[in-house]
Amino acid sequence: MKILLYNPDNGVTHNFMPHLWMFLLKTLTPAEHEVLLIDGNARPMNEAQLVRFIQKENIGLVGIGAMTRMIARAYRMADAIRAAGVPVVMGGPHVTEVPDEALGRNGGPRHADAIALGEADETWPRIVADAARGELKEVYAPLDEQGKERKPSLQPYPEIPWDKMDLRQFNLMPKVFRPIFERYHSGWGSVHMIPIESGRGCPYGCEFCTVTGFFGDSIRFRSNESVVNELLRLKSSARNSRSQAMVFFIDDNFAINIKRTKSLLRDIIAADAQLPWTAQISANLLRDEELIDLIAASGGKWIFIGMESIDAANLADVNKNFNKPAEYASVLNRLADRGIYAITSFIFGLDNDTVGVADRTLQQVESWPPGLPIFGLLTPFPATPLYDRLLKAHRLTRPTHWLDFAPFKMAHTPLKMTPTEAQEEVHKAWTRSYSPERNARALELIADKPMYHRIMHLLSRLTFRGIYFPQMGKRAWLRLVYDNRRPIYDLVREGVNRWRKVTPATNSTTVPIPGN
Ligand code: B12
Ligand code: SF4
Repeated sequence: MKILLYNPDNGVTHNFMPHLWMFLLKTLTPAEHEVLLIDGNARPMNEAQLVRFIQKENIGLVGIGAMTRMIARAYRMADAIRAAGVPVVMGGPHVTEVPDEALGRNGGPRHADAIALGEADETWPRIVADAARGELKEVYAPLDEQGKERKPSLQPYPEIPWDKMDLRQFNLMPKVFRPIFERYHSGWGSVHMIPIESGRGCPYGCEFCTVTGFFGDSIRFRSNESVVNELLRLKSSARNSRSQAMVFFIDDNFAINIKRTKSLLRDIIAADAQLPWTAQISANLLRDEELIDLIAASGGKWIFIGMESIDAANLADVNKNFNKPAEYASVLNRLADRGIYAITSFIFGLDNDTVGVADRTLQQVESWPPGLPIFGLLTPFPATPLYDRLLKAHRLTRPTHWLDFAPFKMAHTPLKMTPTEAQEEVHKAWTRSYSPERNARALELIADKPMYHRIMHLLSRLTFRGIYFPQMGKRAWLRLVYDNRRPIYDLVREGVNRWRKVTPATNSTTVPIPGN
């Protein structure tokens, strides 16, 4: 049987990073079946185009995975595929949280023949076998013999053959710059961010988060050896193909068990398996100096920190008072001292937020080492404690907001401001944080750092801006380059001067010419 795994596009990014679930399930598919992958972000298709592809390839089963924000698009695609007579199985966080919706058991239309609840590592081979026999069941749940939920242990963990996957569509180097980098054989014409999980689960239970409910509060880790081997394989394949590989450890809290994280980082260093990496770590776990030293030595470059708010009352409201705003600055300075910068994530529209929250937050952000701040609105995802609290209090204005998805639009009313005011605060925060003036200032603040760091910092700033201000075309990128010409010009000038210094003889007539 030929199987297609499909991830709908998010309408924001083209090709940021492959979605791990597709590559993992492909690896877990019994060898007698062929699996094709389409990520709608990298390869956009409308319903008709996707159906034509499925018919042309003679696909016998389509698997669709989606987060809540992409679910409406996923349903539209699933409807078109089922209308063409091909069975659809859906999985991922949203269908796990609202299973009746996909199956049409809540009074709405049915979108899927079958759904996979929770982690599907062990159920997927069963789904494939049932589909091949034409005996798909409606619901697949990861249960043990006693009918109790069973979480995959992650030991052993499958070897994802990244080197054999076609990753061209996920090249992060903007198309407009590729010819320059390819021409000068720099190895930067092709840049990939690869998702790796080293563990699953987070016990913290923040009120708005789906992770504790989905993966459970029991944390499971892969063996250090299995993670190190995956890094070594990636490193050698990047070397062979003269491309750049970076890693995103997608664990929800990469240092949740500090002792284990330190031991993994030590093993990465000992095996010389370092690649530039990014991970999510909560601020309270970044107090440990030795951990930060190991992060730096093992290739850590960016740490995503869910700061959420600079207001302790807000943090207590959403069960995240392990975050201490008073220590944010020291955490970020500790990282910056080692050349590591932070993606700091903030949520506006929390119950203690009032008009002016953007200014107050930015005043703090601008006093810290430069990083990549991102701003969102508090979103009640289904099956979270937050959703239940707001539902009970009759505060949800769009209780099925995902069926009518609109980016940066609230689905409930905060207590001390209107949804429109909260949305304006988010707009203000993005506009000021990624203005050409702020970008130039950020580069000035790290003027003493190596040039490579500054180039990466600027590129990251220009890219991150796109989360709020979509910039998908060539024109948008050229405009952005023009607006930010000052720091770009400074970096190019510095680069040319250095190049001239290290290759002084090339312009001289005294250079010995081979053969003379
Ligand atoms: C990596 C990641 C991202 C990446 C996504 C890009 C990428 N290419 O991966 C980035 C950093 C960009 C991102 C952004 C966002 N993310 Co995110 N992200 C994650 C994260 C940390 C890891 C995802 C992952 O790979 N997990 C590991 C794999 C193995 O698990 P999985 O995807 O769940 O897949 C398993 C099962 O679900 C199932 N499965 C999944 N799909 C399918 C399909 C089929 C057919 C089958 C059978 C089974 C199946 O099988 C898999 C193996 O067991 C998750 C949290 C988490 N731990 O999962 C949040 C998570 C998915 N993100 C979340 C959110 C909310 C967001 C944002 C909206 C945040 C924001 N406010 O801006 C944005 C939206 C981005 C966008 N515009 O699309 C939520 C989604 C909640 C929900 N119900 O939708 C999560 C769960 C985190 C949370 N705090 O609750 N995210
Ligand atoms: S620490 Fe992060 S992953 Fe864990 S529950 Fe809180 S928001 Fe979710």
